[in-house]
Amino acid sequence: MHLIVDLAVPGIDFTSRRTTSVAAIDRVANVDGGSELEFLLRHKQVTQQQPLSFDLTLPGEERVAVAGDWHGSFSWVQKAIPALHRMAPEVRTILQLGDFGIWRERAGKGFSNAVDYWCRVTGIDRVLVTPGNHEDWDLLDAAFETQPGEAVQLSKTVWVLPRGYRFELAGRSFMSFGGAASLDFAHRVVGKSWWPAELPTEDDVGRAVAGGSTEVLLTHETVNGGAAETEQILSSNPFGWSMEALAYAAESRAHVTGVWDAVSPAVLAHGHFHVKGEIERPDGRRVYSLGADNDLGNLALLSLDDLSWTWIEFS
Ligand SMILES: [Mn+2]
Repeated sequence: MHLIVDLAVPGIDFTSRRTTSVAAIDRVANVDGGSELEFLLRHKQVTQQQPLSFDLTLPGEERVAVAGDWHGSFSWVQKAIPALHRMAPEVRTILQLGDFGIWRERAGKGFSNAVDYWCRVTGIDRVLVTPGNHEDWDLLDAAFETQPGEAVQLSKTVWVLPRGYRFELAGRSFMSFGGAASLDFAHRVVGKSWWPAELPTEDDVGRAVAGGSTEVLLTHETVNGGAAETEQILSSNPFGWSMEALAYAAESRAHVTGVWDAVSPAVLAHGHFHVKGEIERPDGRRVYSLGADNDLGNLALLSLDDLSWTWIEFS
């Protein structure tokens, strides 16, 4: 499978960096002629306050779609993308929350081409994927290494976001933090159907939170303290997972929960548990758990104006 890097997509600039340049920081820090130590501290502080962020704003775009797991389902996207278009014909961006179906075999490539087709006929410009656990992480990591910190283009409309990727839409700040634990890893084959790189590491968490808060966090993994529907699954272990599998998943969830707490987003949207749910925490943070293909709650709309959330249901 070839990864196409076409940065000349009209209206989408995945390369424009909004970080303050070092020269600009030097000018700011030297204005009041502080000591060398003050200069160094301020330099460091300013640098940390200006994380790399990409402005992906499309002019006039007021709301975007959010989608849960798709698992490479051709039949689902041929229903879901047209349904989304019927209910929100102006939508041009889908934020997809992983288990997209990035697989090395022919079917995987065919799937992103199918998504391209349905996006083209519905006027959708881009699908920004926060990868899940059921993706080929060997392929993804190789692609991310060729352009560290940047989105990787899989096909005409499909882009995959590296862990900790920050971007802006209409002045709203977003962070993508993909990956999750495959609870059934013991039944999978390393490098063929399971990739240990699916699991967010402590280093990933450290890098992601260093940039400070964000308004919207996109993950595949769920968090501790999320919607009642995911908490119920966590407390009852309905599929009878082994202690080893539960511990593996708990580590992943703890890392993602750590990011959620540290960047304190108004909105967290995640997939993975294949269940529709939502909760507003006492501190005002909202969490939305999206259903998978063929489930309720696979699609929603997020307003960039006030970050309000609207579920899309269709039959
Ligand atoms: Mn899934």
